[in-house]
Amino acid sequence: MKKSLLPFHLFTFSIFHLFTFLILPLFIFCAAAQAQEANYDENKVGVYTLPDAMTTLSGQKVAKKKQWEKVRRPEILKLFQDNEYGVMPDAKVKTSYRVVEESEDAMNGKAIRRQVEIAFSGNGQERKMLVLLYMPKGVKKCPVFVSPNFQGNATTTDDPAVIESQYSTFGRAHQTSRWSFERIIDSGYAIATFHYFDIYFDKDDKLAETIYPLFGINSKAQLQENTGKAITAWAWGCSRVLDYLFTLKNIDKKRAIILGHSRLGKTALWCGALDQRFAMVISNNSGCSGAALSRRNYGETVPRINTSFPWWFCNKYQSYNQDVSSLPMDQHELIALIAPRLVYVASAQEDRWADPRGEFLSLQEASKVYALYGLETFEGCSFPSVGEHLWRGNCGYHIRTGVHDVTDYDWQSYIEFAKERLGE
Ligand code: GTR
Repeated sequence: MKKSLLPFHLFTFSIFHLFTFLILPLFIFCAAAQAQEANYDENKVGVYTLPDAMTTLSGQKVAKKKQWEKVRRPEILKLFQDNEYGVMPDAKVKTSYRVVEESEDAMNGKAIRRQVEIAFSGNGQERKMLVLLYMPKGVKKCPVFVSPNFQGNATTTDDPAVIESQYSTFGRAHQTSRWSFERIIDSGYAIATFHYFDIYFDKDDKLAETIYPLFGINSKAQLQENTGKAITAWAWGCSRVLDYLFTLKNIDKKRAIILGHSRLGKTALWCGALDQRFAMVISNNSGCSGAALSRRNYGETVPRINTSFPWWFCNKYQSYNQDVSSLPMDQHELIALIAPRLVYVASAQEDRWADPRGEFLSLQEASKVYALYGLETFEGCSFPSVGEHLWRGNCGYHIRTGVHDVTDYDWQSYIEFAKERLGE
């Protein structure tokens, strides 16, 4: 009996055809479908109507700053608490500070380095956060940046004395490019940073290991619709760092600045809205659910972020996935909560996922509230060109070249803006 084997050249031929005409097109189709999920076409952004930051829920036009502060601002704050970021659980935790390491001789003698453990206890549990603080020497009252880091304190610098953060999985000096420590110190500013994992793991299903058990919350089942999750917790952590900093007599209480990048940029805006001790708030490439308008269909969207990162926002936020236009507020109103304090929003040209134009439009809209304080707004300004600084009154914006990142250019811009507006 003859074996009916496929001749070798026919066999290779058919494999080749299978790949070329079936597998490859299928692969290209899937990749294209995935890329299509995000819109990057300005013509397809769609028409949207923003909620008016200057009209109260009862329909009154806000014309005076008193009305803004007493009525409209609290209304907006509550809308964000109830629908997007949530609230911190209401319970007292005990706090204590311990200086773990200190040197008067950091950065070749220019700076004081202090590493402080902040311990929290409640409900029979304890959590610790480790703060790395650099302060310029010889400055009697220095302004201070509070800025959480992504990878652990020891990744921010090549200073060998910096202690690794407890949950860091990255090597020393792994992300120094994001931290212009020398520039900050040379400018007479202090900087405090901590690993955001110390407060809340940036993962789902880790609730029991975050700070929440201190507040009696150990599982997702205990979360209310408006209980805050990661972003609210990180913001809470930033405020606890500020509590500590304000115990130091060489820190200027009138010039505290919060800065965050990306998800931590969302955190910085939210923290700045909640904690009015921050005199300046910086959103570096914060994008969707940060500075960018939610109603613009460009780059990352609310349904997309809620699907990828359900542990960032309160549960209620999910209910807007089908219809973002039903959100009772939009992100320009988050920025407006910072008024009349300084706010700076920065974008990056290649960071289309974060919707740079949406970030600018949001700040422009928010700047209207600054007019109540007699401050200049972005009225009539068009989207600036790349590399241009658009600074009006207490609002600053730039879009730089490059990708989603924090660069020395960004730091330089923030420091210059702060020096001009908060004083040397
Ligand atoms: C992305 C996320 C963005 C942004 C970013 C980051 O994956 O979609 O919203 O927050 O992460 O934090 O780097």
